[in-house]
Amino acid sequence: MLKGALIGCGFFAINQLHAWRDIAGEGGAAIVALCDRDAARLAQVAAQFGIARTYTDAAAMLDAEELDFVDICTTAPSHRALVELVASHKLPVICQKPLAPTLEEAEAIVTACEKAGVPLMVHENFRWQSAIRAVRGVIDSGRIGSVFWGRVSFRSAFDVFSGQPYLAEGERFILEDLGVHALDVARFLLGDVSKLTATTKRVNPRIKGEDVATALMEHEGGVTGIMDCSYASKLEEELFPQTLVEIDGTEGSIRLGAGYRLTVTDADGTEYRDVSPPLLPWAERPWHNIQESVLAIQKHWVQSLNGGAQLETSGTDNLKTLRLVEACYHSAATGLPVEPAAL
Ligand code: NAD
Ligand code: 89Y
Repeated sequence: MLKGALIGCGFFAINQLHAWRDIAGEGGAAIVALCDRDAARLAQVAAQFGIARTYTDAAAMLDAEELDFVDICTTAPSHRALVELVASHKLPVICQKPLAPTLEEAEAIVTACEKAGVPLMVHENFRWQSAIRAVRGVIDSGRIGSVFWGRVSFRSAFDVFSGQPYLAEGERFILEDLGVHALDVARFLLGDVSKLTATTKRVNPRIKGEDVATALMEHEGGVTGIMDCSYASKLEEELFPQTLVEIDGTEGSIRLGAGYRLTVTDADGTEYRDVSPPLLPWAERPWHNIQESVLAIQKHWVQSLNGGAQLETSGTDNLKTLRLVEACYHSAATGLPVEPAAL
């Protein structure tokens, strides 16, 4: 069984710790030590998960513990220092999205891990949701022919600020926080992006950053893509945190609609499937699709450390997603198309 430590015991880490406990139950990996600079929070989470070895200082933990990997679940400003620290101990590292506040810092993180020769996985989990994997499965089956158009859409008015107050405080909001997932899903389903144009808007006057963004993308294989996300959309039915997908191919189409309804039309007609995520024993609606994807990505990590899988959401891969985020901000600021590879 692999031994891991987790740094950052805040809002989202609870999901990761539940998933690690499931994975430990299967003999894959266990979290043996916890770190948070907030001693009270650390004690509370350690008690909740029965983890005895705790530290308020990451360096002290890494000096004291015998580990196989480290999972970092702090917010972006702390990522570079923490990943570099873990890499200096020659340990494989998982880091939450967004990998860093700037592309330059993200590149430095990836370089540090490369130089240390340690695997780096970004906890970029939306593409691991079973509904998104189901869409990809249909594309790969060839049933809808050659894909020529797609849309990845996330529209909501869910109050994310009460659980994650820092989201209201940054100059950047939705593209950095949520668009990073939607753009990664667009890459996963439609391919890498050669050029994009984007707009952003702030609708909610109580936050600092943009809460609406739309991107028109030219994907490398010739597909036209749209990514749109909003936390200012008051809809009849609140769909948080569902990502909706539309894909058109030469022989048919795919729609991932509200309520995880998958509609596939091909030469033989239309098929409807319920691709709802399983409700894990520790999961809570409406977060259950995200929670399920946390378990999936962490299982992927263990499989990859054991030599059974190529890391899909590696740091190097994630730089391509972060270039799309950055390209959207550049395009929105200048009104011009941007080639992400040139950033
Ligand atoms: P949070 O502020 O609730 O928790 C972060 C914790 O890290 C805090 O307890 C803080 O004390 C601790 N911390 C910060 N720097 C530290 C350091 N240097 N050493 C030790 N402890 C340190 O944040 P959160 O809402 O849990 O978000 C964490 C990350 O998870 C963010 O990057 C966020 O974007 C991401 N997130 C991802 C998803 C997803 O679906 N992938 C969902 C929500 C949040
Ligand atoms: O931080 C975000 C994420 O990664 O998924 C949803 C979220 O919690 C709020 O936008």
